[in-house]
Amino acid sequence: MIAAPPPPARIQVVAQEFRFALSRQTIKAGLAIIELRNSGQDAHDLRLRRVGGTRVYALPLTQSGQTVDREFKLLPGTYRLYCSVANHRALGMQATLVVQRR
Ligand SMILES: [Cu+2]
Repeated sequence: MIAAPPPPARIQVVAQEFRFALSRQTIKAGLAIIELRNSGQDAHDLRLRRVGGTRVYALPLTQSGQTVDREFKLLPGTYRLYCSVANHRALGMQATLVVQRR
């Protein structure tokens, strides 16, 4: 018998000026559905980069009141999350997500 793959982890990231609020700080490695909800006034996006890694995972520019989600396969590690619009990262739109080994 083949075990069914585990369901994807889910996390919601709410964007406002100028911060991110994560529904959880830690998820399990593997498939993850990341939802970006823009509760602010300006448009925002979301980038994820694993510390020590080079790949940048991107959720697209999202207008006020809109929600987007993307599914990624995440390796274990610590990820820096940030908004790449203008100087939003420096203004505080950054967060940390820990992806744990299963
Ligand atoms: Cu932003």
